[in-house]
Amino acid sequence: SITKRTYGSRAAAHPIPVAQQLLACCERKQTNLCVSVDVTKKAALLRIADAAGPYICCVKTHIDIVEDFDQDLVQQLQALADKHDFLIWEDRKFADIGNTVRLQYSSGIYKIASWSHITNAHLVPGEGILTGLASVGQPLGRGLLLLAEMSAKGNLATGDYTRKNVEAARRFPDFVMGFVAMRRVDEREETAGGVAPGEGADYVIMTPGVGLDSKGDGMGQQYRTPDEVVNESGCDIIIVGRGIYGGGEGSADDEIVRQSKRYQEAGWKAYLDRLEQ
Ligand code: 6AU
Repeated sequence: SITKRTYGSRAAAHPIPVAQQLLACCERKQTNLCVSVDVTKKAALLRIADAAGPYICCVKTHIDIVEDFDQDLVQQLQALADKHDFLIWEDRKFADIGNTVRLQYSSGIYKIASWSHITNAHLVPGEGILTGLASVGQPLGRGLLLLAEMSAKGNLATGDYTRKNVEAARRFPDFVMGFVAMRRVDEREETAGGVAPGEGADYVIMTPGVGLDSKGDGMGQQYRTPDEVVNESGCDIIIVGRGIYGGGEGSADDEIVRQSKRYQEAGWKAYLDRLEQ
């Protein structure tokens, strides 16, 4: 089972370069922490990414909430990714037909594909969304996550819809590197009936809704601990936003450093416990 393998061994065997990079980064820095920087000012975004940088494998952005976005923000973020050794994930949640997402991914003000190693998409429009995004991202060596499940209370990404995401991913083995999910959606619970084609592929499960101090935010978000997510549920990467930077434009740098270290340690301990069990 994938949950018994180290990030390093998975990196070495992974067919998608950006997944190799992410898993190798986890091994090298001993972290499975992705910080989600959901702030509306360029300076705050860069400050938080710089403070958390040593403790994370990935920075996740919502670039369209930044009021003073410019190309320099992207360049500075890329410089921080080089300085601290992390990947960048623009959490765009594409959800339109192939031709539209192709344009949204490559063009407009943000030109997401030009700077974001990873992005994500909903399968609601069908597999044409994957054809469209892959036409832009694959030649650039980018990776995609499908939202097979969500963290929010009452969300509709369940059951057959979740399974369809896994099936669709298997048809894009050079581009879909994993899932946003709450558990190992790629491993079958029922073992009878043999092995489906593509089963055994290594998907990176990246999981939001992680917090050590809070159970929710009053707007549907639901939080679990790093141990519940990585050790009990077999997910690979913990995504932490407000748990690290507070809210608004963010906490002071020393508090961000303190929380980043805390989540890094908790995430890594959960991973080591999972390997040992
Ligand atoms: O830790 P938080 O609650 O401050 O932030 C969680 C982050 C936000 C959400 O947009 C995102 O994770 N997210 C996602 C992603 C990553 O795709 C899916 C989901 O189901 N729930 C969720 O919170 O930036």
